[in-house]
Amino acid sequence: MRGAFIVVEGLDRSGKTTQVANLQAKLESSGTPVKLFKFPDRTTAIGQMIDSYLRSQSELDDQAIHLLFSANRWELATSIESLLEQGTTVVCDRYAFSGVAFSAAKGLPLEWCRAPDSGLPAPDLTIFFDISPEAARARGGYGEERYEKEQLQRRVRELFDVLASEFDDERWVTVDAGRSKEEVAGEVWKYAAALVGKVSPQVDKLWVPALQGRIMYSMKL
Ligand code: DGP
Repeated sequence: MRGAFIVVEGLDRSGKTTQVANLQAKLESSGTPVKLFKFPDRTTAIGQMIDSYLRSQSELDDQAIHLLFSANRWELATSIESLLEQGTTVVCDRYAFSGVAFSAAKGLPLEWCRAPDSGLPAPDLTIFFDISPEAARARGGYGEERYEKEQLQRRVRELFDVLASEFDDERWVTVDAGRSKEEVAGEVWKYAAALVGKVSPQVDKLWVPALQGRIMYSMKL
């Protein structure tokens, strides 16, 4: 049985990183082999360019940084797919949905933003951590990085809603991330436990265009 591919998405300061670590630990202790990925992965050569941009140490055109974020996912796509095929569950802190939502929030056309990520391994489930930008700010404030501004986060949240509306409830669930850590962890575990061991054998492709020119999501090739 192949591993499940679970993506956790959300605004900055929605608690993703804590919950993803918690989910990893729970899966491990239930005997499920699991590997955690985090995008952007700042350890690769491409990731270092992204890191420098996010910390405002370098400037890049919006289009150029968008393609670097996408390339950062593509450089790990084969590893993700191999792990899934070998039976390892992959949990991913952010993925292509952040890619589209953050760049489109800056004003790039949504379909242009989607194109470079189409064909990536499709998550079996995306868990979206929903929190209002005001509540996120109240958690200790946004940091110093480039996108950590309330107005931009508000637009990002709207764009995540657009992306969510393209999936059914089996592929995308929204969790109220404004609650306690324990409540959020309980809900995340409920979704993860229901999925692991029950995924279809083939890993789908994300956002692959169908022949009619209509965008089909997670269509099998
Ligand atoms: P994080 O390391 O999770 O705090 O993410 C760093 C910041 O980069 C965060 O503000 C969200 C943003 N981000 C993450 N992925 C992408 C992406 O693919 N494209 C763009 N434009 N921004 C992204």
